[in-house]
Parts: sequence; structure tokens; C-alpha cells
Amino acid sequence: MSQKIETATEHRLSHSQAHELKQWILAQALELGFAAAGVAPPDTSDQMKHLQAYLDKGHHGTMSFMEEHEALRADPTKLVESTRSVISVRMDYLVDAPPSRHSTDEFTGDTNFGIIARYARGRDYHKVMRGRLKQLAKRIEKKLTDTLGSEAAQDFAWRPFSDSAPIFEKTLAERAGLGWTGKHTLLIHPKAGSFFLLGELFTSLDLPIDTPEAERCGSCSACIDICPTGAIIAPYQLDARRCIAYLTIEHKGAIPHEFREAIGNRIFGCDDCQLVCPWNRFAGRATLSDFDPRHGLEAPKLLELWSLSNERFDEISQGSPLRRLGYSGFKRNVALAMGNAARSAAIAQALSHPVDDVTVDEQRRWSLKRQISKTA
Ligand code: B12
Ligand code: SF4
Ligand code: SF4
Repeated sequence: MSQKIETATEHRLSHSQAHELKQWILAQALELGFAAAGVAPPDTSDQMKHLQAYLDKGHHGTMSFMEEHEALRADPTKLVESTRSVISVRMDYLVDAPPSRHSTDEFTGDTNFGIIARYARGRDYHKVMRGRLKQLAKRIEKKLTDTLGSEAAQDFAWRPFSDSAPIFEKTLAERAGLGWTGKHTLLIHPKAGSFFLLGELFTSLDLPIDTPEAERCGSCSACIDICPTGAIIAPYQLDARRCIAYLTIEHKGAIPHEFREAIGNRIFGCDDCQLVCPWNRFAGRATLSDFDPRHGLEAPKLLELWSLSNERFDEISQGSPLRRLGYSGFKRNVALAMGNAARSAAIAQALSHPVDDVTVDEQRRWSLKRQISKTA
């Protein structure tokens, strides 16, 4: 089957046809709400040495999925056999201009509200991204039927991904010309910053490959210097166990004491290394309403979050990245932020009632103690 696909697509697309088809596909991607698209070769084997070093040092913490499917990570054609090229896409999620890292209450003043990372304030991007990638594939299928006949369309194999498979998404995007990997380990585009998400359409088409962007961090180290928990241990190297995104989203159980104060009022993910990055002066804006904040999640009051019932959390987190936390993880994070919040009798009062969940209750007691120490 895969042999048939390879032969068919290879022989049907001449150089100029492949070039024209690629330009057409990239235009369709923009029409579907992607901010950019490019084409990468299906080979990321050169990244395995970095992954191995990361795993050897235990930087992945409890994310055991990072240890799995080594062969697929190195060679995307093992994941989807007929893959000849990967269409990599970027989706911008920033709704408003981000505040300057040094001039806002978000970090220095009134912390009686919680911060949710910007990508997570609206609809879950996994669904948005994969839905649009499927539409892109359907359009390509129709185009192939119209230009090369139904057999070519039948031979067209594809699969969409976004944070849903063991692949190096940033490397693929880099190879597709969508940016360079910054020292904070995220992909940056010189004209669009880094507040975007990545997705891929693996295809059996032999499309022309793009040219990668030059690396432009230069001597800057702002992200490394600003990281509240010192998670960027060296340029391009992140110890996930120290990263607030890991601690608040992936880590189960009690948050290690050494990071509690530094987490501040961040209750889901962290944007600090991106907020400080000079390239985000050029950050793109979301074109899809899916990223519009829901339920006031752009600046939720901690006391309101703390009083949410399990049922209400279920409603609010429906179709949202927050779902991943579960009620217990959510309460743990809110309790922590309440402890770090500015002195408040109302918060101390709310924290004075024991809760059933062991992890949440331990966090509550720590936070109450911290609040009381501020009011004393
Ligand atoms: C695991 C994971 C996490 C983990 C660990 C992150 C990490 N850096 O490993 C945690 C939970 C911490 C996390 C956090 C975030 N994540 Co995340 N995450 C992933 C995931 C699933 C895998 C990343 C991975 O392969 N890590 C493995 C290690 C080995 O790779 P690495 O640290 O990136 O290092 C690479 C390079 O820096 C280089 N390298 C490593 N060492 C060295 C040494 C030298 C000397 C050199 C030169 C290079 C080098 O090689 C490595 C492999 O290419 C990807 C999706 C995917 N499948 O790709 C999303 C992904 C990277 N995450 C994403 C996002 C949005 C985030 C957050 C911004 C969310 C938030 N606001 O809270 C934060 C940002 C934190 C940060 N500074 O990176 C987006 C990034 C989009 C972009 N613009 O780049 C992705 C691509 C998901 C998506 N589909 O959009 N994430
Ligand atoms: S997301 Fe936050 S904690 Fe993680 S590396 Fe960036 S600044 Fe540090
Ligand atoms: S803050 Fe500076 S070093 Fe960090 S990613 Fe941006 S340009 Fe690169």
C-alpha cells in the first residue's frame, strides 16, 4: 500500500507541479486561519542526541512519555509510513498585546488574581489545530482530484498532529522555515515572536522543502535571567522539573517546597520567558476566536477560583486545556497562589477551612501559614 502511494505521488508530480501545489497549499493554510506554513523533510534523527542527554539527566521528570517511541521520534516515516513531507503550521494565540515584563501588576503588585498562560485561556488548541489540519487535507484531496484525477487523490495519505505524537515539532517547524529555536527552547519567528502553537500534516506528497531561518538570539540571555525558577539551565536546555509549566500542569502531588514562592500567582503554565523576549515586540495576534478568553480566565480572582465546586470546574474546563489538571490539581495550584498573594484577611479566612484532598490540604496549610506571616 505505502509502496503504491510512493510510486503514484512520485510519478504524478513533476517539479513544477510540486512547486505549484505547495504554493497553493500554503495559501490554503493561511485561509484556514494558520499564520504560516512551510514544508519539512521527515527526518529528525539528529535531535536524538539532545533528547538522550535530556533523559539521562532526568530533565523530563515524570513525563515518562518522553522516554517512549524513540524510533518514531528519530524517523517520522516510522510513525506514518508513507510520509514524504511534513507540512508544518503555526497558529498565533495572543489576543491582546502582552504587558511589559517589568511594568505590570501581573508580576510585581496586586497578586490577588491568578495567571493562566495565554495559550490556555480559550479553547483547547489541540482540537482547533487538528480540526483545521483535517480541513487542509480535505482541500488538498479535492485539488488532487481536480488536477490529477481521482487515483492521485486516493493515493494521497495524510495524518494531522499537534502535541499528540512522539515527534520533534519545533525541529520540524524549524526545518519548514517557521523560525529558530530560542535559548528558552521555544520556536521564534523574526516577524511573529513565539506566542504560537505548532501543528503538522504528515503527507505522502513530495513537496519542495523550505529553508530554515537563521538563529537570532545573539548575545541576549533575557529569558535565562528572568526565569523565576532557573529552569533554563543553559542556552537551549530546559530542566522541565524546574519549569513552572511542568510544575503546575504535569507534576502530580505536592509541589516541591523550593519552587513554591517562585511560582507566585501562576496557576497554569507560565509565559515569563516569552514576555521578556525582545522578539515578542513583533508577536502575531490570533485570527481565530477560539483563543478568546472564556469565563474571565484572563484575570481570574483567586477567591472565586477557590470557591468553585467540582461541578463548576467541570463546566469551566470543558474543551479547555485546564481540563488536564483535574479538580485536585486545580485546587492545589489555586491554594499555592493564595499563599503567595498579597496580604489579605479574606484569603487567610478562606484558607482556614480544611479540605478532604490530602495534597490540596497540605498546600492549603502552607499557604495559610504564609498569609498569616504576612499579616503578623
Ligand atoms: C514536553 C513539552 C513540554 C515540557 C518540557 C519542555 C521542553 N523544553 O522539553 C514542559 C511541560 C515544561 C513544556 C512547557 C511549555 N510548552 Co511545551 N511541549 C513539550 C513537547 C510535548 C515536547 C518537547 C520536547 O521534545 N522536549 C524534549 C527536549 C529534549 O527538547 P527541548 O528542551 O525542546 O530541546 C531541544 C533544543 O533546545 C535542542 N537542544 C537541547 N539541548 C541542547 C544543547 C545544545 C548545546 C543545543 C545547541 C541544542 C540543544 O534539542 C532539543 C530537541 O530538539 C512539545 C510538543 C512536541 N511534540 O514537540 C510541546 C511544545 C514545545 N510546548 C509548547 C508550549 C507553548 C509550551 C509553553 C510555552 C506553555 C506555557 N505557556 O506554559 C511552555 C514553555 C516552556 C519552555 N520554556 O519551553 C509548544 C511550543 C510552541 C513554540 N512557539 O515553540 C509545543 C511545540 C507544543 C505545540 N504543539 O505547540 N512543554
Ligand atoms: S515557562 Fe516560566 S518557568 Fe518555564 S522556562 Fe519559561 S520562564 Fe521559566
Ligand atoms: S529572550 Fe533573548 S535569548 Fe531568550 S529566546 Fe528571546 S532572543 Fe533568545
